[in-house]
Amino acid sequence: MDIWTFTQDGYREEDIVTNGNRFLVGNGYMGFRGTMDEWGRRQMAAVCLAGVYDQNGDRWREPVNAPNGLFARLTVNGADMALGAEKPLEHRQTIDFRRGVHKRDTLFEPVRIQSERFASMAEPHLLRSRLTLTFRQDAEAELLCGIDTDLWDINGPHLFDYTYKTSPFLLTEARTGELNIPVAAAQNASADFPCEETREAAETGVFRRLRFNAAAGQTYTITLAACVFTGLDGPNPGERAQALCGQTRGFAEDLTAHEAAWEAVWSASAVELHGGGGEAARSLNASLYHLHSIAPRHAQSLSVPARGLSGQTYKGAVFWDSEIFLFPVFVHTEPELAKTLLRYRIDTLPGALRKAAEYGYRGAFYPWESQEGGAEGCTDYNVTDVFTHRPVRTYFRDKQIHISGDIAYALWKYYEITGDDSLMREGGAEVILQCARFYLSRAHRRADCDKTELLDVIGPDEYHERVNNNAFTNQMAAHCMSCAIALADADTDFARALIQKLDYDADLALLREIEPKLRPVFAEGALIEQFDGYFSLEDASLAAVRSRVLDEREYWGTNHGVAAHTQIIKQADVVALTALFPSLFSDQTVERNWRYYEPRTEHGSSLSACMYALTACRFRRPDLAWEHFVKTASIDLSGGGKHWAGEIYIGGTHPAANGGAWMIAALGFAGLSVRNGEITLNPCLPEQIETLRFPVCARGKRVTVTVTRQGWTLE
Ligand code: IFM
Repeated sequence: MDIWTFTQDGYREEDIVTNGNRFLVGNGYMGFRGTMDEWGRRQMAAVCLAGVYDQNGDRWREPVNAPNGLFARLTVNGADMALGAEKPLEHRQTIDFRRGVHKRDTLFEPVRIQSERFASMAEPHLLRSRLTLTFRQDAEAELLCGIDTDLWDINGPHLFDYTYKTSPFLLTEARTGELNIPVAAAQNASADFPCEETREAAETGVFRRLRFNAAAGQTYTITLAACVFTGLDGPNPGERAQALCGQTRGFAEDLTAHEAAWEAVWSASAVELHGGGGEAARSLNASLYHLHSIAPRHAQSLSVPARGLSGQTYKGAVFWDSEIFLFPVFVHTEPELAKTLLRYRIDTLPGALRKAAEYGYRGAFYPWESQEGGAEGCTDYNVTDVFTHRPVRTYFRDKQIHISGDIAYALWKYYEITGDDSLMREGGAEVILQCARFYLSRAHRRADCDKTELLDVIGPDEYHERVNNNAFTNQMAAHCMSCAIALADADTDFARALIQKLDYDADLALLREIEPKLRPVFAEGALIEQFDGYFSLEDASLAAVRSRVLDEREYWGTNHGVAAHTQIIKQADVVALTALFPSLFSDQTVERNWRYYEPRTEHGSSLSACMYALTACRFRRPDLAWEHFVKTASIDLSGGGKHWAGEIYIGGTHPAANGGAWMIAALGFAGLSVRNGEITLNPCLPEQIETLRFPVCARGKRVTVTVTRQGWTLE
């Protein structure tokens, strides 16, 4: 089995959406969905841009898709050779994970269309494709290729005031509706055969028409270069897009540079997994491919949306997924990327301060769904009921307060793992102090006893809203407070200056008093109650709750959801707590809680299974971890994960699960732990795995970890 490629044979209309995700190519700046060259809005073809957002009227704010400069549609003797319009004799779609190249190969009666496409890993603004047309009969052929501006949007349109130019390269320029951000796409084409070329600006874009007489048995090759810039990249994006078009080398040279850049990524991060029949290794490669295709290597301060660059799902927003599920991969393999993710939180602190103030709190309450500048993308009505078609009041925005602690947790981890305090100095310490301040102002001091509580919250399990003392949230908040105290106690120059700048002395005194009263006490071997009253809820089985579902799209949470009044949970919650704070729990406590919560977990979120796999390794049951590993790692190949929350489409790629797959392999199966640059391993290999080998970056040096059944080595 080729563990570096995934191929699908045959064409089925119902696979269009999933294949758009599965066969995506991306480079962190943009993602190009895995659609056909000739497809457009109806088939959800899209060039998804990172970090550019727009709101159309009062619809949901979401990221902006750029015009598609790789559009190419062939007609032969006047007949449209578009997949879907014309029935293919053969069709095959392939993604090469190692090289980041998408291929299609479609045989129609008169012609075979083959194409290769990549989003350059070497040049973030560049998309490339090469079309090879092999004719089976003499024919009059016409290729319409250019920049398609009839864009797929969920809550668009987002681009207005288009202007088109047809020379020297094709160019479209437009502006976003809300913030007037210019978005430009230019296209260059080169054909290896004589043809008659005309250029035209139409309502749906700017195109060139290549007409030629094709001969049976002959092959005709056209290469396209599409260059995208926006106003966020600097002034004159149109000129820059044209200039880059002018500088592009031949397709082969651009491909070589792209492949070399991917090789550099793999040398820092590839995980070799031997065993499991190849399927597991391929799934892991697919996961890491999807993760690295959207990693913001081009930026200094940017994070990753929950559905990556596969579309506008989840409003293109950044969730806790980044800190808890993506950050671990990067901090252990490419720490600069971990910094880029965390700098995004440092730079969006003003948004978190604003959100806290909006709710009447002090400090930093980070957005549940963060967009640019820390704008909260989460609405009060985040689900639409499938029965009444009415928006449902959800409380993710107001009550999922663990997000601030999750960010502080990752900042602290960065410091612990790398021993590098630069992020703390660059604003990380301020984030931690402001998050701790937020929890201080959010906490309730009991009048009847010496306890402090966090009331009316939502923990990671989103099916139970507005609960009191969610163990995960209380622990995250207390940990954040203890980090703030530790920063102050370290008495560094920057912490002293910060305490003065933030007028933080009184907060510090209060933190010292409150933190021990908020921190949950976990008795040895005890079953941890997810929140106050959880054990009194109906203890219905997952099957029983599932049998109450009337519509496969209905949402299980909120007041009337089938899970809300039962102990069935959406995703790892207590188990996530034991995974993230291993030193607080004995193996026995981890196992006891795992065995209680696992059968009660729907795994309705792609963030769930990896926490169960990690913790199963902790109590040395890799056999239990394996199933969760396979589920996590194969999610984007199998087209798994939920596609609907009520009537809202939530499909796309799953970066958190992609990161989770790495975590299971490295932190779970290999038992990797790095502290202050020092590496230790505690392997727990499932019987399916013979060898695991992967690089780790510690103190700036790359080390290769090899784990076998016989032991482990570091080179
Ligand atoms: O962050 C997650 C959340 O935990 C569950 N719903 C989906 C979000 C985005 O992945």
